[in-house]
Amino acid sequence: MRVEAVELRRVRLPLVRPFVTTAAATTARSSVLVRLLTDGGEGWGECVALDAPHYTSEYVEAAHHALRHHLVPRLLAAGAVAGEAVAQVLGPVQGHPMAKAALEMAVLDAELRAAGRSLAARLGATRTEVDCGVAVGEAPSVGALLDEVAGYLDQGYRRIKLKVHPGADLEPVAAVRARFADVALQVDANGAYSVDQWPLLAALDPFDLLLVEQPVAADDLLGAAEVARRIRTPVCLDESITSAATAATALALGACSVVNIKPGRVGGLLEAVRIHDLCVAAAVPVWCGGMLETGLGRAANLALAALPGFTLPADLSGSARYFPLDLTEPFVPVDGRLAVPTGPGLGVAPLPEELEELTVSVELLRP
Ligand code: NPG
Repeated sequence: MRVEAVELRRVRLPLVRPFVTTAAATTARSSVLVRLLTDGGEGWGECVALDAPHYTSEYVEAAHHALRHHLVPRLLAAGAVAGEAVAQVLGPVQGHPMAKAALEMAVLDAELRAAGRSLAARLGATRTEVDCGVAVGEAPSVGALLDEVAGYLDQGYRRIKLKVHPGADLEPVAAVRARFADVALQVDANGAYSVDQWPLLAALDPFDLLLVEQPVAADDLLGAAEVARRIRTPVCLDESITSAATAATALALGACSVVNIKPGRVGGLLEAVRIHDLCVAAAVPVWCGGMLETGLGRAANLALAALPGFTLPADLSGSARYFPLDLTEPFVPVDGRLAVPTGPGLGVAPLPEELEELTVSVELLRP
C-alpha cells in the first residue's frame, strides 16, 4: 500500500469531568490524529500522548513535532509499506512510541479497510465483547469518591480502579471496599511509591484487590520485584513495560504477575500482540489499559482486548464516561461490556461534523 499523503490533525475534546491524578488535572483531551491517504483508500490513527509529560516523557506537542519532522517523512519516503513493516521503517527514530503507534494504527486501518477485514480479526481476537472497567481519578473527598464509584457501578461497570499515592491509599480503598464488598477493585500508583514504602502497599492486602498497578518508578524493575515479594496483592506493571523485551525481563525478574498493555506505550498494536503472546506463554494475565482515547483509539483497544489472554477487565469505558462529544459514533456499554467493532479496519471513523467541531489545526504532508 503506497502512502500518498499524511494529514496531521490536532483535536481537543472537553472531558465530562476533570481527570485528576497526583501529577495533573486534565480537563480536556488534546490528541494528534493521523489520516493516511493511500492508493487503496484512507486510514486513521490516534496518538495517545497527553498535553504534559507526566505519564511518560511523551507529550502531544513533542509527538506532533516528531511525527511532522521525523516519522511521517520516513513513512512517505518508504513508498509502499505494510502494517507489519511500519515499526522497522520508523526504527531509526529513537523513542516516541506513541507517535509511532499512531502511524502503525493508520497503516493497519488503511490496509484492512481495503481488504475488507477487521482489525480484531487481524490481531487474533477471539471475543466479540470486552468487560469494561472504569478508572476513577482522585476525588475531592471520600464521600465524592463513593458517589462517583456508585454511579459507575449503577451503570454496570465490572471493575473499579482507584488512583493511590502515599497519603491517599488506605482511606479511599478501605472506604470503597466497606461500601462495595464484592466489587472487583484494583489500584494504580503510577510509580508513586519508593521501594521502602512497601508497608503502605502491604496495608492494602486485606482489601482483596485484583492488583496494584505500577507501585514504583517505571525503570525500577528490581524495586517492583522487591515489592512483589513483600505484598500479597499481585503487582501489575504499566509504565515499566515498553516492549516485548522489557515485558520478558520483568517476568524473568518476578517484577510483576500481571501486565497492563497499552498499544501507544509500547510503540504499536503489533508489539502489544507480541507482549500478549509472551504473557500467555508464561500464564501471566494481561488487560488493556486506557489513555482517555477518542473513539478511534477506543476501537483499536477493543480489538486488542478481544485477544484470548486479556482475561481481566479493561480500562475501556463508554464514550460518555469521558466526552460530551466524541469523534466517532459513541461507544455505549451494555451490561458493562463493549462490543468489539466488526467492520473493516478499525470499524469506525470520525463523523465529519464532530471532527470539524473538535479540530484545532490540520496540516497535509506529501512526499
Ligand atoms: O479509561 O482511558 C481510561 C483512563 C485510564 O487511568 C487511566 N489511565 O495511568 O493508566 C493510567 C491513566 C492514564 C490516563 C495514563 C491518561 C495516561 C494518560
